[in-house]
Amino acid sequence: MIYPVPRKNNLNGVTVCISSVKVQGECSATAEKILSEYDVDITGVFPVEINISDSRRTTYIEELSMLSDEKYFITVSNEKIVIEASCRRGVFRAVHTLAKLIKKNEIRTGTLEDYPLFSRRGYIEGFYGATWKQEKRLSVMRLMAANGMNSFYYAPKDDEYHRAKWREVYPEKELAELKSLFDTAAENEIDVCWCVGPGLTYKYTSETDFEALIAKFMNVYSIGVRNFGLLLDDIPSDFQYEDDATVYDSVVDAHIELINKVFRILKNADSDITLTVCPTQYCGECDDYYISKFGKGIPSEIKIFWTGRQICSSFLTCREADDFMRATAHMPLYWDNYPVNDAEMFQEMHLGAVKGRDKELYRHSEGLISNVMEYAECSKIPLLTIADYLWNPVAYDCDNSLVNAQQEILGEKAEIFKYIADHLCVSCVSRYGSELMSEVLSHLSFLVATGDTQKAICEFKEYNKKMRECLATVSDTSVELFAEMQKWVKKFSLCCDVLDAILAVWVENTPENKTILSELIEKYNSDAVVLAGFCLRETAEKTLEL
Ligand code: LTM
Repeated sequence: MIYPVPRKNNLNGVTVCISSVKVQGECSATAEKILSEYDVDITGVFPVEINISDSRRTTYIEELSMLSDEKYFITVSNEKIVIEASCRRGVFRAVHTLAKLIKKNEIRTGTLEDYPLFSRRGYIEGFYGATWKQEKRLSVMRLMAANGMNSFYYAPKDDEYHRAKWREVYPEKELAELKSLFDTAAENEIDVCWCVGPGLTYKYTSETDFEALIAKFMNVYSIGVRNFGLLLDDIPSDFQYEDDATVYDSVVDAHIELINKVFRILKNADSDITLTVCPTQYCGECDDYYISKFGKGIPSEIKIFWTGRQICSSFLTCREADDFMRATAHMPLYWDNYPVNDAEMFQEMHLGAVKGRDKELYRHSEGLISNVMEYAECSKIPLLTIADYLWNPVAYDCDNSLVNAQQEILGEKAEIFKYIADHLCVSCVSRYGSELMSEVLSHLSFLVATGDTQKAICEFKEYNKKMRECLATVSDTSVELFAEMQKWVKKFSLCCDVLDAILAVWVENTPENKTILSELIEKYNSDAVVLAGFCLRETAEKTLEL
């Protein structure tokens, strides 16, 4: 099985063994580069022919009644592989799929037809906290492109030129770094949207501020960006300057005027420019005064970010999307606050698969952009599941997608990693964590209750051994993902100590062992970092009552 799961995979004939390929036709340089990244030998003889043809067959998506430049076909016969797409973007997607099929030995004769269901599929660096380093940005971007995402929104709250110093243009060095990032995005068929968040200090009645804002957009336009975002989230909900309060009836009027003025100027400068905005009310009831007036006051071409019912929504539903559409005359572009773990979530680590987003949401929204964690390597795991969901929500299976994501990121370490990952998935999308541990512990309780204490002790020892093995693995900070997780690894180490202490009491119920256990529980509970849920505490407490 490859991920994202292709829409119609009819490669179900005879197996074709391919050890090396020879690429022919259009975009062959792109194809060779991608195949080489997967270590596919491109110096061989098995022909891979690429045909670009802009036809209904290669562009039309029935389910959406829409055209797409990301659709492609891969046809395999015993003699050759043919890729068909309407442009480079479709070829890019096709070759990634082909490389994955070759690597997994899943090349069989037949035809695979594939296209995404969500139009906008991406992530936003939109969190509070240390901004990602350039190499992390590049690494996440390449991975997401390889897994079918097509959008990256640049909006780190703590990039001072994005928010605090919005009036200042980027210094040369920072601008060059952004350019190199955005060039990499273009090579990887990712559309970049650069965003600015001026609202902390913006004066709506000031022509000077307006000019500074346009100059800032033009500063980034100069490095090739054509998609812009104007973010008005997390700013005071009332005016900060007397003049603004005098001129406008309400904040929403000031926002509507600003957005329309910016859009007009940008469109006059270049008709290719697009604009996405984030309202100050970006979640909740969509028929509230601010958001409904906001939506109706700006052209339908401008995309509106919306996080759903809550800031971090457990569910995103078609019904709510339709309510938003009715109230604002825009389909929502979801700013999905998962897996982000900033602000009051800073003690949580969100490594679980995305859940709770309707399968049909692609028909009711402009797309979904996931807000990531400050921890770039860790973000890759949930992001891979989000990429799977967005490409093919109909086939999305959160458990399989998560297993694949862990394997993709950790290779052979994935199997042991699950012992810690089990605890790091409580978030807005899932209230339940520590499922594996819960299962183990309830099975042990059953064994004890039915008089098989010796078996329980053996199995408990086995589980604790695995936990320790996992601890040793994730303590290796030369692995970047593990280095990012050390705060949680420390708590995990305490968790292992508690489990060993429970076991000790089971084996030998002495006052000394019970004291050790209660002291460890005290230590475990006083550490605010979020790890195992109720089951650990309950089991330990039950043991103490022995
Ligand atoms: O969600 C939005 C639109 N804005 C901010 C984000 O920058 C922040 O990362 C998330 C999660 O704390 N919450 C917000 O309100």
